[in-house]
Amino acid sequence: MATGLTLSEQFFRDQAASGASGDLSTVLNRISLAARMLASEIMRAGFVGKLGLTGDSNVQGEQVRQLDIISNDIVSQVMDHAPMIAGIGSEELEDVYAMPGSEHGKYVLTIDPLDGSGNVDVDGAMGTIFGIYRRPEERSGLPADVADFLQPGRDLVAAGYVLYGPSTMFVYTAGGSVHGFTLDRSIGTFFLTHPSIRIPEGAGTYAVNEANESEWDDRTRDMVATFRRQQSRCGPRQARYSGALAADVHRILLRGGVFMYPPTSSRPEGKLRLLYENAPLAFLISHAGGAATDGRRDILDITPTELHQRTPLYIGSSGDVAEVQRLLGPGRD
Ligand code: AFP
Repeated sequence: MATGLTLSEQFFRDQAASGASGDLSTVLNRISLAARMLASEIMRAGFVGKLGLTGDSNVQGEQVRQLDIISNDIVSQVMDHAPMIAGIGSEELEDVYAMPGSEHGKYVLTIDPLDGSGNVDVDGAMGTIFGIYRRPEERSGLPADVADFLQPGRDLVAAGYVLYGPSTMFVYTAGGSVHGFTLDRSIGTFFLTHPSIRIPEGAGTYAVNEANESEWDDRTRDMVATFRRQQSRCGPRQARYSGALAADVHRILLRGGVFMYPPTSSRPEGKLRLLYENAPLAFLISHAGGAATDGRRDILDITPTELHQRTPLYIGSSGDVAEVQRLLGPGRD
């Protein structure tokens, strides 16, 4: 149920509470604009023939869809009007995009413009995941480069995701509570519908791609088998997996449970990317009372050494993430 408070009003409330200059509010407002443009593109993509693959691969070696390119272009164009953003680290770009004329920008943006784009052709949920870091002061005046981005998730200033499902939702934290806003498409405005979200404790659903089982190590296999056998609040634990991280984390944020992307023999570092998937979602979930780990370390404590670094990910309620840690045990390599 909408409360009548809009997303931009919430940004200004955050700003007033922290005595900030308004630069962060501007960045968040631009992300919300990109999200509304993207929601509209996604909705029309089938009509105007923008589904399907481009035939190219991205820096991750993954096939690129037309909407991946469109999403990345929208984000870059919208951020051109946010001079406080010095650079963007995107899933779709091999190198940092240094914003022209923004050498004195005090923030950098990490973003997965269209997370779960594999769902586009089947009308499945997708997302945009973002994180905003303050640039190291000594780098001010220099064009943004990768050194600006190699910061642990704990240093994020704000993070969140947009979910393109039956409704479009904007969920974020600027270091305080986690709030969720739903887009009223008829007037193009996000309204607060989920104030101060706290992730429910107690065994919820588990989300993991079980087709990877033959590539897991024994501990991972045993751990998932234990989750499968456990009882939740309302009977046996159920599995739910959508192929879009933002959608799975959204479900877990509202209902409890845990999402897992363990290492596999072909991907010993896991699949998901630290800077624009794992760390922003870990920051958000921890501000909602949950937790995230790579199996050994809190995701928020990992300082990346490269832009597109991957880590395993276990994210969800504190109890379920502690259970993952307990089952995986110490000394996991
Ligand atoms: P795409 O953005 O390439 O569709 O990948 C989605 C994703 O990064 C994440 O959103 C999913 O949770 C995960 O990959 C799904 O990966 P599997 O297909 O290997 O289960």
